[in-house]
Amino acid sequence: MKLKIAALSLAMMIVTLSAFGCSDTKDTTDDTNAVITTSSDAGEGDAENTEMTPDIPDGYSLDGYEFSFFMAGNWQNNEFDADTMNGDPLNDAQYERTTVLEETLNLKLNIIKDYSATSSGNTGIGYKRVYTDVTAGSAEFDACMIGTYDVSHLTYIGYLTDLASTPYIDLEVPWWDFRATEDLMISGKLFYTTGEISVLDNNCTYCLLFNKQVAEDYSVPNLYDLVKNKQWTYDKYIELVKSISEDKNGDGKYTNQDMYGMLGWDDCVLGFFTGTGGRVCRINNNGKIELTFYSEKTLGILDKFINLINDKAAFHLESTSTSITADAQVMFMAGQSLFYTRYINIIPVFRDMDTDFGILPYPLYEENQDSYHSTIHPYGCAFICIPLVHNDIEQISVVLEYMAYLGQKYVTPAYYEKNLYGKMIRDEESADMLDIIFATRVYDVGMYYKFGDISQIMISYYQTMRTSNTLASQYKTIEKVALKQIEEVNEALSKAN
Ligand SMILES: [Ca+2]
Ligand SMILES: [Ca+2]
Repeated sequence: MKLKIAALSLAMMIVTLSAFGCSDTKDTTDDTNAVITTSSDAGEGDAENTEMTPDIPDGYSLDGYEFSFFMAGNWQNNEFDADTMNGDPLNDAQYERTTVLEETLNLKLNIIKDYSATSSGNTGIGYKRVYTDVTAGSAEFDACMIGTYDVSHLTYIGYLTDLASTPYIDLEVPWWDFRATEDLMISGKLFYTTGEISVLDNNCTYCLLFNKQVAEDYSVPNLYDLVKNKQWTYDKYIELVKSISEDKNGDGKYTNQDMYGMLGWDDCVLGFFTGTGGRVCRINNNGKIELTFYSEKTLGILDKFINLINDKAAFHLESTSTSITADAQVMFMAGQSLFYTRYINIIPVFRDMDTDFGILPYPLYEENQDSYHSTIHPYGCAFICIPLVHNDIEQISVVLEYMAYLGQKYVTPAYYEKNLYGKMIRDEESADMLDIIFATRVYDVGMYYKFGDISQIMISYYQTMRTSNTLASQYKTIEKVALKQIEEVNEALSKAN
């Protein structure tokens, strides 16, 4: 076994540089600790490419090697746990993936999971264990799947391997998400990614649910047509929400007993910001992170949003509830709201709902926007990476490449066609909407690195109903902090191996 320790000293130096505010930032993104039991992928690869096979050596064998795959993050992720066939298409597809992987490459997949501390930057268990592993040079993990904030911080301190430079990970093939490559590659290097190897990113993708009975009762226009005709705009959404509010029990108050246009949990503000084309950061033409959050347009979007949440047509969950399940899910199922702002992973909850529901992407800013944009929930997601200190990189890259390919081959159809479409989604048009949602996903490094804590600031604006005037005056300070952090990450990654 060869250990790669080059660049470690640089990494050790970088870690001592000014730390981010990540550790003390409480992520208030919802209380969901959803156990992700579904597995597979959707919409990341092109169907016509399914005949492609990975370019790895014929007859490659790891000679019985135990391949250590470490998982940590905020949402418990069980997608590699299937150890027997049980008739459930997803479970069986996962099981088949592992079986084929182990038999073909002659290895034993050893999944090590630790969800004992949340991913938050440099305090999460994913961060800590990889940090310890790399610092000690023990190469305990061949590959990892680490929560967003932790994997970003590990990247910043130089503790991960550039996936683009590995011998057998081919980022051009459809089983790696090209959007992740585009959005996460900095200075030509990609230290973490996802794709068909995982379904967690799919489950973390934002969507809107709507109650079909409510839509009918309130003569709401055909929402699917609005989406298809690109008339599904932010203003249209606001107009529809504001058209529905009713003091159902006639007590003069608006509570969880009443009727609303939307149910909102705080982090949906990130979905609307991204959906309307906003990005905390983008990767510029020089491959560097650039701060792109602040603009008149952004302020306008936030203002309209706060205005909407203040309207009696919107049920502000945090102001009345501590649990998203206690109110929102019950209310949505009981037909007390047209819209519910959520992520894909909520869909199974409503599988047995009496009333029909449909799925939509978050709206456009205006009709001529290039496309819809679907946020990946930073708090819940986790990404594939390889620690800087590792065993045989050739082996590791062969295994990851093959795992991702097998994900596309076995798990994707089970997740997408049999699970989501076959069991959870009740109409063909919602399936079309899911295609749009998965095809327009966005990975915003600005949120992942928590630069200037901007995403949390957006969430706080929702929670406290501040106006953009406050943000405008506060921005100078935020900008200064964010720019400094961005400069540090750009600098660190331009030097990284
Ligand atoms: Ca995926
Ligand atoms: Ca009432």
